[in-house]
Amino acid sequence: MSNIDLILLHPPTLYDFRIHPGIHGPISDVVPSTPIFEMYPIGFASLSEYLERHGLKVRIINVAMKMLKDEKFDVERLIQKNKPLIFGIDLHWMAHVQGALALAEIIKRFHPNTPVILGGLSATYYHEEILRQYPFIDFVMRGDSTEKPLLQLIQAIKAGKDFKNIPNLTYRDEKKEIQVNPLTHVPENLDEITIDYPHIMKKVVRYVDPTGYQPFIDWYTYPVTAVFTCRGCLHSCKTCGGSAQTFRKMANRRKPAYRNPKLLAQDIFNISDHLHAPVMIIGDIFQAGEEYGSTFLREMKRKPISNHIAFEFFTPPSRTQLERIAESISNFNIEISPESHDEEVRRAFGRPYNNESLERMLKDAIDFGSKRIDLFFMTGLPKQTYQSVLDTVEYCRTLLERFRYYHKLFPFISPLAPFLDPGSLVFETPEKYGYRLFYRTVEEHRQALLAPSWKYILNYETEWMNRDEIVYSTYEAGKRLNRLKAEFDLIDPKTAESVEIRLEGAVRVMKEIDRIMILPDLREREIALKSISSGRLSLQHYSMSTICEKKELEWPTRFIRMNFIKILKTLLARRKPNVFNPSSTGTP
Ligand code: B12
Ligand code: SF4
Repeated sequence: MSNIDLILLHPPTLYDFRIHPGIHGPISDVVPSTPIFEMYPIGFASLSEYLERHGLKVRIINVAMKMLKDEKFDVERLIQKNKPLIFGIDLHWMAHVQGALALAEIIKRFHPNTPVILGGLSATYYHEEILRQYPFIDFVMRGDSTEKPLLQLIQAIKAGKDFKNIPNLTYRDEKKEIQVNPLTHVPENLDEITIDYPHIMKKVVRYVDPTGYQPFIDWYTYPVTAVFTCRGCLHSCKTCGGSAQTFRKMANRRKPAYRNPKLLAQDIFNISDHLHAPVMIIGDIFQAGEEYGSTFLREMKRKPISNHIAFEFFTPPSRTQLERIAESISNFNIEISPESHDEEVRRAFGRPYNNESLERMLKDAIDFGSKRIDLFFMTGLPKQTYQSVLDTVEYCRTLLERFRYYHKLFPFISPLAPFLDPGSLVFETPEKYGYRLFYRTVEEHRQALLAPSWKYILNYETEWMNRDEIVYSTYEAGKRLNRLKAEFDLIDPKTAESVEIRLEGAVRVMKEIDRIMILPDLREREIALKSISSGRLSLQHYSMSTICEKKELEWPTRFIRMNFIKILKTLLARRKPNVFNPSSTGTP
């Protein structure tokens, strides 16, 4: 029997994407992952650190990554030979539902007596349905913060105790009845947990498994990292499954839990000691109030670092706030998501600012030396028409013209896909917001992922755009934006040309799939789909970088991206975790 207590597995969206033909589309073009969404929830890192700090042995295996890197990788063999006390699988993003359930089934086939736990936001939303429908899942751990209840569950399993008093847990009792324990573990701050990259480095060495811990496909050449300001959000954007209203209902969270700003700064220093790559701060630093942002920036000023630090803003920050950032951090970048150029669409989505304040912020950020600004727009929004999507690209042109001298303003556009977030306001009452939902249950989403193109995977359409319009306006806007970036020298002509060739290929194949999907004879359909997927280029080829090139997302890094001497020292040292905790003294 292995002495590992918990193995956390991250599934691909679709098991097995290597043999199942499909165009998953540009759904991941503006995140670091491929459409298989190989990035595991960052919470895997805090779970691993917390459980190990409390005496358990945890291993993370990114199954999606292993399958992506090696097309012959044998998942069944991996699962068969590993025998931990418990397996955990994330169903955080609904897009992983097919892959997560497939892994759970394989686990039960080889290890019928090993408990399988699901966790993450989507598992939280569907906890009862999951236990009702799928006998190969034993537990769902609910909520946005499961470190402590998971520890309690593992300890109870080890000691053969019952599960009655474990918060946030949904399980089947001895009579096979589903028990839903109260969701009462909702910490008010994030000071007892940590996303500790050196901890992950140590595990990579312990298990000799760099791929199993790798967050996304290009990570070793572009080791970007993230730190978290909070869990939860103050805003309630209509389609967001992480909004204030959704978290209240689903995760019993009344207000966001913030990480102490001093701990946050220390998280960044810890990364900067080891990696010379960009660090993304997740969550607007001014969300918790002026004082939070100021304390964090004061702390950052104490230790100059050269890493590029990327700030995400929910609303445009003021000139003074930007000035303070510039005084504290030499290389800072900005990300903001206006979603649409059309203020009415933006308001309907839930973002309460106008173009004037957005443009004022762009000017201020440029004045204060922001090294780069990324603007994210989306298709599939409330009140957004096909024409409105194309007008967004025209708006980008006016911005690029106005800030032509800057040369570091990057607009992106991507679809709200593959799924409308479960639990979001729009998902709960689609008609109220002009949406029509195609899939609601877990099983419907699971089956949808087997569809041959992302048009049929998409779980919604709107009063203003049907699925066709959402899909083809995305490609058209992607094409126009790609040309615009070439025109303004944001990308070189070769990159622009290769994106356009891939994009046109994707549209051609998507239309061919549309033609096949209306064939009345199912068998004929199957044969036709097989024949296009066995062509010279696999269908996966048409899912990657079709609206922009992945490299466009990359912020600058130093040529040598890792401090190998420091990493080696860390691997040999015993370190204190960067937490405030009665039982362990934190660093600050
Ligand atoms: C940061 C973020 C990202 C980062 C990812 C960081 C990361 N690796 O986790 C980036 C920008 C890359 C990203 C990408 C995507 N995201 Co996102 N993201 C967020 C955001 C803003 C914060 C997430 C967060 O706070 N996490 C913290 C907590 C909640 O999660 P956690 O610490 O990772 O995990 C804890 C629990 O979830 C749980 N848990 C998780 N897994 C497991 C497994 C087990 C066994 C157990 C017991 C517990 C457990 O325990 C953990 C520790 O306490 C949320 C919005 C929000 N306000 O929540 C959206 C959100 C989570 N993302 C969402 C989506 C849709 C996506 C994309 C699919 C979008 C797209 N089409 O590209 C991709 C998927 C990328 C991939 N997997 O490759 C939706 C999810 C809706 C849903 N239920 O499906 C959200 C809710 C809102 C949104 N639309 O953006 N995202
Ligand atoms: S999309 Fe809106 S509600 Fe969701 S995390 Fe971002 S700001 Fe908050």
